[in-house]
Amino acid sequence: MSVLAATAARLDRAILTATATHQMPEAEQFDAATGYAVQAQGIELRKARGEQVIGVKMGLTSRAKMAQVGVDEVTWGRLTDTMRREEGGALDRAQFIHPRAEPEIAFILKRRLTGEVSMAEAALAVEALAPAVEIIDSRYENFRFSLGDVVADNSSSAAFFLGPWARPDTDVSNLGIVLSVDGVAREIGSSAAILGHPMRALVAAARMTARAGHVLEPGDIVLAGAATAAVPLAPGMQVEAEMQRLGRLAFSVV
Ligand code: 0L1
Ligand code: MG
Repeated sequence: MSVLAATAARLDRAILTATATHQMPEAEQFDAATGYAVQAQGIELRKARGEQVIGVKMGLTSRAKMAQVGVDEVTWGRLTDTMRREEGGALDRAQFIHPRAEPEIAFILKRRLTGEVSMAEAALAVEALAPAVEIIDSRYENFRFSLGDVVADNSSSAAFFLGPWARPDTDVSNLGIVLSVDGVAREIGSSAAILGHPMRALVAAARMTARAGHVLEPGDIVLAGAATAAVPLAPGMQVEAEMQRLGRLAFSVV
């Protein structure tokens, strides 16, 4: 088995067993392109178990996120149907290694979007927008990784919640965002922190996924990335994300 296939299988096992695994040794670190090749192999393992890819997540699209993990490049990963959780429902902590929650904006597409596109073209491809929370759960020990490691690990994506869909022409350039735990605000930010405008994350998604031969199709969900740092989750927490104009979504951790 190649190193790439072995790493994809090791990361997949970490997901299935909710057990952390080691980072690539320094001398063997992947570059980003190799990380994406490992990510693609890991997704094939999930598809072989019946999972379907339903979109992509953009990662590290804000300074707050980059500073939290010490990696300063935008990344992307795939979302599968089993990662989606019911808004208002429960997240089972035991299914994860060291999960964290971060508030995001989600797009659902009505048109194919791929390659170099303008902000206007991206906006025309959007069917609706929603507040979202991504659950990230690095499969690496101590939530530590290089750029190649995190890309190979599907950009830490583990699960996500979506709130109510809003009109595609809703102005999301500078919306207040609050992530609360048990009614207390833990992270406060603005959607402007997402690459200056969340629509830029959609432009980046079209460009970056195309480089890997992945095409964004009608019906795909795109998570734009977090505006704030992520909050570690523990059983008993009631988590709520509230976004100006877009509304709120909540879930409990059990
Ligand atoms: O969605 C994100 O911004 C996460 C990307 C990977 C880094 C991390 O695990 O925080
Ligand atoms: Mg995220």
